[in-house]
Amino acid sequence: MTELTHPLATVPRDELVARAAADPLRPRFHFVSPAGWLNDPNGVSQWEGTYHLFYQYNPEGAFHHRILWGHATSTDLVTWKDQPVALSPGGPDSTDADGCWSGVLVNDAGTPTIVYSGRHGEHELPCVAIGSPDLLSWTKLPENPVIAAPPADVDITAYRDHCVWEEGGRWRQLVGSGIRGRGGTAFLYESTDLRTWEYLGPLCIGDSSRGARTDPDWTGTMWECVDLFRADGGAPGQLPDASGALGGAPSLLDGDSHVLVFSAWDDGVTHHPLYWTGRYSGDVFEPHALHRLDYGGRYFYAPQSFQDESGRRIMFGWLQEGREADTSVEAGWSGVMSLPRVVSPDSDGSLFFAPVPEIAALRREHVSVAPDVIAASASGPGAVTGVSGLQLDLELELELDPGAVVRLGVLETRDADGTAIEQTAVELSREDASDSNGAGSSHGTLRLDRTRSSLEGGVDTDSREGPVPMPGGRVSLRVIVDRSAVEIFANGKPLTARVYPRLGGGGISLDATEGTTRVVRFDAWTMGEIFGSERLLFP
Ligand code: DQQ
Repeated sequence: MTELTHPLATVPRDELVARAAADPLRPRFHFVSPAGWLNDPNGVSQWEGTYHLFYQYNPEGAFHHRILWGHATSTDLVTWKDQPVALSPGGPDSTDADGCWSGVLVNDAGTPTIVYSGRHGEHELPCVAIGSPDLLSWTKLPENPVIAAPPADVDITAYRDHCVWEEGGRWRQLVGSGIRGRGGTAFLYESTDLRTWEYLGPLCIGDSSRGARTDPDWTGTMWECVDLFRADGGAPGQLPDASGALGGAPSLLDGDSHVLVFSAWDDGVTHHPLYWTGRYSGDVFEPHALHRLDYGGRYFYAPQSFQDESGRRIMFGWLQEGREADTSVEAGWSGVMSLPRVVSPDSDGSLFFAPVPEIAALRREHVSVAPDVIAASASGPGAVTGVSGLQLDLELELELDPGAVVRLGVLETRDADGTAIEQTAVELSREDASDSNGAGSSHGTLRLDRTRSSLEGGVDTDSREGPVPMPGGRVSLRVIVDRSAVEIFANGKPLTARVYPRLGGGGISLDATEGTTRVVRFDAWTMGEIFGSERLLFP
């Protein structure tokens, strides 16, 4: 038996992998760490064709403590190969003695370079590590930290996490922070060599007095994991194409629009990811509109994105747990990485999100449900036959009448009478109002009802919801179920959450609870698994 070094480490290290693998609630086609704890995506990138996913990792157990950088690579964004741990905390006097916290990977004229937050005691400071050409071994700079202290004369709430890009032959960096009494912020720096940094000022400052702490778009007292990119997917320093236009659908976002993503944090509480659309120019970001990034809130936290070699902006996020911390510790694992998402401009001036199309490679058995019209008065239990499973990819094209409400149930177990005793319900509703032409409303709501998702005690079963554009009542709905991980996309608006059904049922149902809905298309696939053989805690 291995020695236990932390009071929370109740599971011996050599049992963690087997415990984690035995948990039926553990996702099978989302990336998870070999065992132990996983949180933020870090250093997401594509390097000479290969995708790299680093992540916040504690192999000691399923709790957040003395974080390392785990590492996995992929050639297809679907299957992942575990690689050796990239960064580990240094000796007791080093800047990262207590953890290698979040950061990014950049290409410094051919040299892979990580910029991350070294934690010492209760504080973090920017550090740099240089990679071997294969990105598998990393050497920390002796001059770490590369920024000795947060800006002087600013009363900050916290200071960590990085966004780094090249602009006009120099490097620029944002470090997430917050100004006490004002709000979250990102401090802007400039450098010629990634080692010596000049402070330029705050890029943009939030207002934490606006709204209530419980609001789903409250901007927090600190911004974690800031991520700045062009709305067309490019890096902030890139020029738009000559026309200044965005590719694809016409959008309120133009060729000069930028996006500033952050995760709203307050005094140890991870609230939710948000983004501003606006304009980055000179040394400031002028925010135009604030948006919720994922209606699941904390279940898609600390997202980080990169532009791949084909020009797509691809984002990963951390799907936190929603069950009691002790349960995760005993299960031997905690934390799921989202499927990679393509981020593109939407016609309403916000962003459109979709899982990368590569995920379709995991589809196995296919069932196509016949088109139908379902009405509230006529609907029975709504069980959909021929489709079931704990790992599913569902695609529906729906047309809701004004005022209609439709519910798709997944992960269902029903009793002998056909009553669902466990069910996770994805609900879409269209507003009843008509516009001046008499056409029905083009607004609606996506809601995840988790009230019956688990018979287990101590599980978060709160509902989540957010607005969805519904032109003509039409909704393209994608629901991806991977045991305890659920990712939903309704007309490009995501809602991610965790659910913990105890009975293991994989039933599906579709019901009209108000009005009439046309089911134009309903395709369902079971999904494969991405980890075949036993994994190593330290690959
Ligand atoms: N997690 C990291 C921090 C970051 C936070 C530490 C966000 O760098 O601010 O594991 O989840």
